[in-house]
Formats: sequence, structure tokens, C-alpha cells
Amino acid sequence: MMKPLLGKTPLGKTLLGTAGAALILTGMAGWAGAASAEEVSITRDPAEVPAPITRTEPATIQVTLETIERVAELNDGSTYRYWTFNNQVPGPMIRARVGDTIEVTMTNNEESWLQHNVDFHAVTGPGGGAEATLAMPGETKSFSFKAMKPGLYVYHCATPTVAQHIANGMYGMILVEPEEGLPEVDREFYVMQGELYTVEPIGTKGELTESYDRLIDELPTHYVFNGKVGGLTKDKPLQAKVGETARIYFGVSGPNKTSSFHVIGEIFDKVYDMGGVKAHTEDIQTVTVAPGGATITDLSFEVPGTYVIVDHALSRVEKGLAGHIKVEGEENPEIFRESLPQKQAMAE
Ligand SMILES: [Cu+2]
Repeated sequence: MMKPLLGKTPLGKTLLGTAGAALILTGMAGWAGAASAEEVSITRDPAEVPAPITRTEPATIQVTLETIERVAELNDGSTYRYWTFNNQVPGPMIRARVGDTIEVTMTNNEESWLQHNVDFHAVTGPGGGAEATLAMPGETKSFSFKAMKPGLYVYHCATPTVAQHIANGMYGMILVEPEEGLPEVDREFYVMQGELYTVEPIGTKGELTESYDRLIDELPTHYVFNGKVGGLTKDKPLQAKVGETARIYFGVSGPNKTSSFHVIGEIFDKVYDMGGVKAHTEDIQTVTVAPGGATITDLSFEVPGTYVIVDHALSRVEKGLAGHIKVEGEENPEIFRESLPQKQAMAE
């Protein structure tokens, strides 16, 4: 029941068919290239957030995306053939201002096995750009759109089977700032939650095989922040200092599961619910974020330590879903202390 499943599905046939073609076209040079790319972590650094926009007039901005398929580490001892925007998961965070014109150029890498495209939820227009950008391996497509509404929006590949392209890593976010921008914070982070569906259970060693059946039945084997198990705990945790304010741009690619976004040991000072920036609520513990949805959460750090980012549907921790915020600085015993002095004295 391992590899044969791939061959049985229509998807499997496509994969194997185009794989053969890719081999013929690219020869061994293509595979050597893929091997060196493998060394780059699939996890996009959560600190990789473009700087806030300071201009006061609309502009035309260029967004360049490349769809790249590659094998990378999914978990300790296991790898997976990801499909990405710009080589990592999520794809790059894009930052624009309401009223801007955004020119999107998308190249499907010539070593890809499949067609890809991109659908921006920030677009007003057919398919969010999906039809306009549908590209065969080696092709480049482009379109432009005007950012009509401020907010934090998901983008994703919308090539059938769409859920499969999303699960395999093809998603990211664009922030469309309001005219006046967002209130200043000390640090900004970019985090996305997704699920993967493999034939083999989590913990299996070696290169894992995607399961089309599990995908369609919505039975993920892995849940990930920024692409891989441990991506935001061991590899690239969020870093902050006591006394700082921080903002997390948080999105859910899914393709299927809603997140109950929560940071253990913290309370969100502000939540721009559902990614809309015109209003916010305050002092929130857990935020519901739909697949294809987002939220902006502000928090501040008063006590040093490691804070764990979770989906409070906590069974998902056992399937790989956790991130760390490492906060350094002076202890603040008035707000939190591990043991009371009198108890310590009694114990001695
Ligand atoms: Cu795709």
C-alpha cells in the first residue's frame, strides 16, 4: 500500500507521465540542481517580513514569483516533494498599500513536473489571477491588479486539484496596508499553518509519498507551521525581547482545516479579526482562522521564556504543529514568578 497508490489516481498518472518528460528534457543536470536546492530549509524565516510602507501616494509595484518543485526535509529523517512559490513555504510575504497597482510575474520553473498558477485573494477580478497566470513548466505569465481593499490576504496556487497544490506548499500572503498604515510595533512575523497528507504515518523515515485519498477524505498526517515539522521550534523560532511589542501576520492555507490560533502563556493585545484592518478587538486568547483566511495579532512581552504557538485543537501538536517565540530579557517577578519566597523558605 505504499507507492502503488500514486499510480492508481489520475493525479499519480499525471505525476509519473510528466516526470518522465522532465527527465528527458532536463537530463542529469536538472537533478544535480535539485539536489543542491534540497539543502535549503523549506521553512521560510518568520522574520522575513517586508518593511512597513512609508510613502503616502499609490505606486506600481512588481511581484515576481517562481513555482519550484523540490524535495526537502519534512520531519526528522523524512523528506517530501514540495511544490513552492520561491523555494520555501510559505511563499514570500508581499506588502502593498491600498490603491497600489501590483504587477505580478509568475514563472513556472522549467524543471517542474506540473502546471501552476496563482490566485490572490486581494484581487478583484476573475480567478484572482489564476487563469491569467496558468503556466506550463518553463513558461512565464503576468497580470496586474489594483489593491482595492486593505487587509491581510492569502494567495495560493489554483491549479486542479487545487487542494493538492495547496497542501504541497503553494501558498503565501499579501498585506495591503491601509492609507495610514498599521500602528508601529517593534517586530513583525509571518506564520502560516498548513496540512500535508502522506501515505505513510508521521514518524516514518525516508521520502514520503503524497496520499490523494487522505487529501480528499481530509485526513492529514502532518500539520505544519511554515512548511515543516519543527520549522518554527528547532530551525527558525520567532525571537523577541522583554519590553517589545510584536505583530504576527498569521494565515491558514489549509487546504481543509480551520485553526484555533493561540500562543501559550500570552494574551493577544489586539486582534484584527479575519485579516481586516479597519477594526480590532482587544485582549483575546484564541482566534479562529479559516482555510484561505488570515488574522493579524499584536502582543507584547513582559516575561522572558519560550512561548509556544499552537492551534488549540491540540491533537495537532502530535502531528507536528508547534512554533516557539523565544523571549529574552530580565525576569519580571511581579507579573510571573515560578515559586513564592515563603514556600521556598519552608522547603529549606
Ligand atoms: Cu500549483
